[in-house]
Amino acid sequence: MLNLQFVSKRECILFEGVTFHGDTADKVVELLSNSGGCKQDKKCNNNNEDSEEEEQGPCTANSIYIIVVKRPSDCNDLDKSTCKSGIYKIYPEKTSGFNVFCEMKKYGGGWTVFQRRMNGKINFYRNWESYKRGFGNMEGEYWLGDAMKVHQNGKKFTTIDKDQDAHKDNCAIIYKGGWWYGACHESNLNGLYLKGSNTTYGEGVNWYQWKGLKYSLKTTTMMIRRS
Ligand SMILES: [Ca+2]
Repeated sequence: MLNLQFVSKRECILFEGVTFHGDTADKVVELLSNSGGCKQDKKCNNNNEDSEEEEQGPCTANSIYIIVVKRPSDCNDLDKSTCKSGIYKIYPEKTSGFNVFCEMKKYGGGWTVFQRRMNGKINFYRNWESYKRGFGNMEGEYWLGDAMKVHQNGKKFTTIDKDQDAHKDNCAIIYKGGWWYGACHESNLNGLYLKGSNTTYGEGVNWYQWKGLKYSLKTTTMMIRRS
């Protein structure tokens, strides 16, 4: 049986060790969706007027007739040797699929990126609904919707309009972000993009253990991979 890994129409498709790109990949997908086997593939029916048995007989050499389509449930399902870092459609359980940026090279590849800061173009000081929906641009700064479900030391996610932290006030408002705050934070990667040293205390894109709370990181990427 041939094993075909369906990645996405415009990216790459692994087919028994062969990778198709671009238009070719689209054609293969078209073939698959049209045929689902050779019975409906006209190329297979060389003897249309013959018996049913023959119509359903073996396909010609250039047709595909045994197909296993597997959609990636996350970036770790993509083929690391053929798929480059970029935007792919993934199909986690109970979803109809959505696009994400997959990091396929660094740290072993197969990473689903759910947060990225790089230039301050996107405002991260947002409400719960916005974090739930996701925002930004996958090629640039973005937050992948529903990523709050990622657990950070058992803490819940707090936004300006949903206080789930351990502080008497709302840490998201105090520190200008949305985060898994305790009371309040040692990291604040969704804080204000203040680009390096600044005069605020804990309002920037902070990672306390590394650069302290008066230094705002210039680039961050948060990503997750199934173990
Ligand atoms: Ca609170």
